[in-house]
Amino acid sequence: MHCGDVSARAIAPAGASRGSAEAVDRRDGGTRLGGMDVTEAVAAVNEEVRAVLLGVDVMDQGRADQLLDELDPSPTRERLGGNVTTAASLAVLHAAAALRGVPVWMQLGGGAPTALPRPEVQIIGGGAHAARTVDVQDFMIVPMSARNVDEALVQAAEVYLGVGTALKSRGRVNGVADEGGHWPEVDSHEEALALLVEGIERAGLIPGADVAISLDLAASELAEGEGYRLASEGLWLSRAEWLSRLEQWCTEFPIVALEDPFGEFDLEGLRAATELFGDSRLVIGDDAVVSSAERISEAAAAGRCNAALIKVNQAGTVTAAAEAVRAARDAGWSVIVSARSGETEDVSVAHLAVGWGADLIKVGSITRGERTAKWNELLRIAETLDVPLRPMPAGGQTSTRTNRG
Ligand code: 2PG
Ligand code: MG
Repeated sequence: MHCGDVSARAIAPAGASRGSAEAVDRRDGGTRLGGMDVTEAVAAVNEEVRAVLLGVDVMDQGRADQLLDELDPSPTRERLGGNVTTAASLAVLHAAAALRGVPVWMQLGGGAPTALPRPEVQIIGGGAHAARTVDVQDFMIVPMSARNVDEALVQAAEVYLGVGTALKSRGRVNGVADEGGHWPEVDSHEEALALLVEGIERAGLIPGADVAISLDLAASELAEGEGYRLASEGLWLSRAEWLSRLEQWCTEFPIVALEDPFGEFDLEGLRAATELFGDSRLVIGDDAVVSSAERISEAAAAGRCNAALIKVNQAGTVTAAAEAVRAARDAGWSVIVSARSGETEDVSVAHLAVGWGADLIKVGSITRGERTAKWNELLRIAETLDVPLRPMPAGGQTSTRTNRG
């Protein structure tokens, strides 16, 4: 995008496990690049989008996004493509920041941050991101006692190394999963959770007090009939059995957050999980609310979830995602700004998390360049702001430490 003397770019990410109501990417189909090519999407940016945005003041993000909305009013942006609207909308944001000569986070208008989002870092990948060696998608950690980004990322890296050493000593490493986490060979979910605790301890840190566990169950991917299939364990669990399995994990391991603990259509399951865990843990809606202000307000009113994962490409524009953040805050929810499993070197997510005052930022692991690009951007932002990490929100303060001494 060119504007006066400045030019700006942005790249849309892509997800592997997606909510059914989120904006869809436009792909060429056919055989080239397995049907995943985006020549039509690029052409749409250069022609259709260019035609409507030419002459629009980039300082007016709302107007630019409204014009994108008008090009494709469908909620899932199926004609124009969510990747088209997301890249264009983010490019407007970057252009406006460049024109003013300010960092992108500042252009979001939230004022000077008094705290920075706490990193939520993937250590083990599973589910759709690792050929389902384990069914749960993201085994993550949240540095709880770290006071700044630097300290938090060092702790995360130490835990990653600790888990790697534990896996190697058992001859159980398979490689690296989509978001950079270890892709392990494990016999059960409990083994993966125990590996996290071992990794935290190997790093010389106290499980629960220094570093806690968070899980993205991505349960929409596991839903089968009225229950959930744990294919890696050859099990099918009813809603009640799945809930008690989660409860057992939360009792045995220092878990502070559960994302998508039930499938997006299992409203009863999501409500039950929020009732059971919501006072002491974050119950995060991802597929369940797809960064939609309307869905977040509706879920909050019905007692489902207490935190929203915000992904700008689920909403399709910066303005729509910002509205989702506002809806979450209005409902008293916590906010986690997240990248996708399919990422690039684009670092917008670090700025969105800071500018929107997110509680947590989730961008995958601390390996793979597209992940470290975002952590490094967060470090660069932190260098310019002498502020601490945001305290873990009340819903994410588990009293569980660990049963392992
Ligand atoms: C999620 C994201 C990131 P995906 O489910 O939260 O882990 O994955 O981009 O595949 O939806
Ligand atoms: Mg998720």
